[in-house]
Amino acid sequence: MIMNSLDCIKVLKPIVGDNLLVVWGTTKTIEWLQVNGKDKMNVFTSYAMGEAAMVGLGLALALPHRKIFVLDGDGALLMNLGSLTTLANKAPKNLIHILFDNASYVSGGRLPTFSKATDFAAIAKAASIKFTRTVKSIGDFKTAVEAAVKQAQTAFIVAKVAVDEKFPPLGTMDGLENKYLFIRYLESIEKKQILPDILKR
Ligand SMILES: Cc1ncc(C[n+]2csc(CCOP(=O)(O)OP(=O)(O)O)c2C)c(N)n1
Ligand SMILES: [Mg+2]
Repeated sequence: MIMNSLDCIKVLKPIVGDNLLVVWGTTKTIEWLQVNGKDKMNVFTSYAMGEAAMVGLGLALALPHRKIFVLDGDGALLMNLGSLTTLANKAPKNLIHILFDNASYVSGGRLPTFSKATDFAAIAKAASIKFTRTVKSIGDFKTAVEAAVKQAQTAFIVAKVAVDEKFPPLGTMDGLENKYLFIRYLESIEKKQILPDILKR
């Protein structure tokens, strides 16, 4: 049976620990929060397709002592395939880009993407990202992510996942709330003020 992204997220929980995530889209964020709770807002949601890996890149370059995980979608990455060349060139040692490839724009209305016959890992490899894997089982997913965490180069993992039957309940957290909670979390772990004093904004 084909794995689903929620099972992958359960596997990620202990591996990610206190590190940071950038997650493409609301549904994967909600799945993350279902598994991890809301106490520690180490997850930032990216709402624009194709942007998640680039937000992750910024965090990875700014915080080289932390691992940054990006959870992406196939449709989203197709909107910014060039981001793989940016990642390959900037080559952050601490970024793990995980692509949930369900061959569908699920949260945009379930139309198929053109990714069914496309080898994303081969595209990443050709862009010169050296650590690439394509996985289809939970066991292989865990092995790939653990290996990615242990080494020190940009990693790109394609997880072939099922089309979700239904969406999780979306909850009430919008992008604004997420932005502030995430920044406050960063301030607390980095022991650094990020947002300027209110009168200086
Ligand atoms: C730039 C941009 N264009 C369109 C949308 C609207 N939209 C939201 S989800 C979605 C489909 C996403 O597909 P995919 O990245 O494969 O994620 P999945 O839902 O399959 O996990 C679309 C088109 C958007 N959020 N951003
Ligand atoms: Mg998809």
